[in-house]
Amino acid sequence: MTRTVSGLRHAAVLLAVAALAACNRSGAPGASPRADAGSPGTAASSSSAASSSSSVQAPVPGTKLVVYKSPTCGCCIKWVDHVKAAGFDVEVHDTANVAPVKRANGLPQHLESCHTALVNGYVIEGHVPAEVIARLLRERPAVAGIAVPGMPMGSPGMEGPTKQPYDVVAFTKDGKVSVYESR
Ligand SMILES: [Cu+2]
Repeated sequence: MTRTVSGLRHAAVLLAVAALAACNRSGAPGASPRADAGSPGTAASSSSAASSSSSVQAPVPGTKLVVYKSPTCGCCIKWVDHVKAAGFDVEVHDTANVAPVKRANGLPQHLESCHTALVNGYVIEGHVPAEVIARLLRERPAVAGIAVPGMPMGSPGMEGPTKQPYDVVAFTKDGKVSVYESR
């Protein structure tokens, strides 16, 4: 089932972008590293037939997830802890400017968050729950990646007193965006 991102969500995203600026504050743009994605096929990711779409399931052990983040981003570190706890083999690259990594990997600008990760050829943008990444790797849909735009309160790494509903959206290379899972 597909549904376009509503105006309401956009408002939430705009609010989150303000928070994002604070989280992402860093020095002058420095080197712009090219992201070289984990090559598809490192870990065969299909296994047991997926029962329900949102069942919590661990990733294939040792699945490598490469994260690009600003060294000053606190919520990024908390998200890294979240995906590590879920069983991903996480490699972190600190960079003063994550934007070139986002561009190089085809992330639509309006879906931006703080950190960007690469796993088995997919782009993971922002505070995506680990179990949704695991679902992506089981189902292997024909998309470029998934994103949680902005930084919604209550998403992994953004824990706080409130939890706002948010969508994990999927995007294709040619910029089609659809809701992958609502949280
Ligand atoms: Cu963040």
